[in-house]
Amino acid sequence: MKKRIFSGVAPSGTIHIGNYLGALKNWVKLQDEFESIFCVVDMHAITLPRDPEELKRKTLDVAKIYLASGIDPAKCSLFIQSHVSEHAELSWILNTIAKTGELSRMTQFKDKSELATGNKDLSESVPLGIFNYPILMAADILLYDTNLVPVGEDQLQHIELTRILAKRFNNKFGETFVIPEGHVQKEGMRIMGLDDPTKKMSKSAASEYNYIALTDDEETVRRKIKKAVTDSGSEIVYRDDKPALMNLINIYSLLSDISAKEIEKKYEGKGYAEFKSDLADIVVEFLKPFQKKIAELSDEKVLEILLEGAKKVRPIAKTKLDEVKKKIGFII
Ligand code: ATP
Ligand code: LTN
Repeated sequence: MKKRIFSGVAPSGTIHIGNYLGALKNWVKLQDEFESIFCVVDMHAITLPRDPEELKRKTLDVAKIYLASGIDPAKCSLFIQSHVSEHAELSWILNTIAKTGELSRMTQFKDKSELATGNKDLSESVPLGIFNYPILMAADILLYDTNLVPVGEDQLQHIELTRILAKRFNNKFGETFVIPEGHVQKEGMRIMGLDDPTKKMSKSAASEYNYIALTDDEETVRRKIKKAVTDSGSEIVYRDDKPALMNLINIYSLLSDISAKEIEKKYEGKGYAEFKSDLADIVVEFLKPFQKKIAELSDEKVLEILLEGAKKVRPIAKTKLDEVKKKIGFII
């Protein structure tokens, strides 16, 4: 029997090349080898305030991006998280075995609290949803006896927590959950912000100059790359003390399949302007077919695929949830 993978992206912002290189590209590769379940995690998206109309739009847009990336609904199940209510139910149950201490140590929680409150004071105004966000993520993963969770590096801490919760539940109530493993592909695991190479590229970044969205048009891509921060000096070198350049070379390399070493050689004696202009060409060329595919997908077609996906996975989720309910003493 094939092993199973599960992953998701929240419809919470503009999907960027970091999401693609860190996660989606890997999903596409893995879908042939594994039984694959991919989710648009709308319940995670509402952990910070969202405009309802925009959430609807983005939910379909994220699914379109999955499809345009090469996720094939004939090989995988693709669905919207809130369409399978077992996620919310299992999340509640897992809440009762998790500890507030382990949740408050999550880096993403600390970052998002800062984003929500505008400062580092984790005070009364931090939404509770971003605190127990990792519990809902654990429920997503554990409902499907997931073996492998392909994500970017930033999500490994959440997967570690998922493993802890699964083991804790199994110890208390008997073998129930498969213990999942994170799967990070080395290349692309952490694409940094174009405006700040010390922080990862993020869809909820304050400035659009942080990321290149998969839906950015040519003019926008060129403007953003031109404005991307660079390090002091003028040589094109791939070195730890030049984090901004390293990031741009990584993007160049991943989208062109030219190694960092070869890129260094190619730009010997040349400056940032030429390098950046070529990088912009590469990004624009990469985005073209991608955006063409997105434009060809209608909302109706995508929703049909998502509803079909939910129909396929719901029985798996229900069987696991019933098992959990029985074990903890609910009458079903
Ligand atoms: P947000 O800022 O709203 O949290 P995000 O940009 O961090 O969004 P997520 O929805 O958290 O994106 O991530 C979706 C997937 O993309 C995850 O697997 C995550 O690990 C991966 N990912 C996100 N940002 C990057 C990045 N900069 N580099 C590589 N992978 C990334
Ligand atoms: N928290 C993840 C999105 C996510 C996810 C999941 C990823 C929600 N549920 C289950 C893998 C498996 C993120 O990328 N921010």
